Amino acid sequence: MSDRTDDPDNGDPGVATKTRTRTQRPPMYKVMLLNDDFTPMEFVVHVLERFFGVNHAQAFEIMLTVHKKGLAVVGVFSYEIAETKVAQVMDFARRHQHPLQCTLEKEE
Ligand code: TYC
Repeated sequence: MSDRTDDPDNGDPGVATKTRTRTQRPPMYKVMLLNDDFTPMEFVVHVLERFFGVNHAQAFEIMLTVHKKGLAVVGVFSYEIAETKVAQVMDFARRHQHPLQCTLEKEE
């Protein structure tokens, strides 16, 4: 009598297992603006309006948060978009000779 060694189940009723592969959501990245002592407040407000699509009042509020707390999250994006925002802000600040810093951090 065969022990059915080539049968993947080997004749053993075993336990039915099914591995559920869940599709992971792509990680999101926080884009943060950092405070410094030199970049003019109006310039930061302009950056927020221009690159983050917020209105003037919201931009002013975010700028003040950064000024008082040292940094603030200005948006959460996919990696590609976050990287682009950071590059745009850094390039714009550099072209205007302001030391404004913008960074990204993976969201947990
Ligand atoms: N601290 C700056 C000033 O007093 C203003 C400022 C705000 C700079 C936010 C950077 O991300 C920043 N002129």
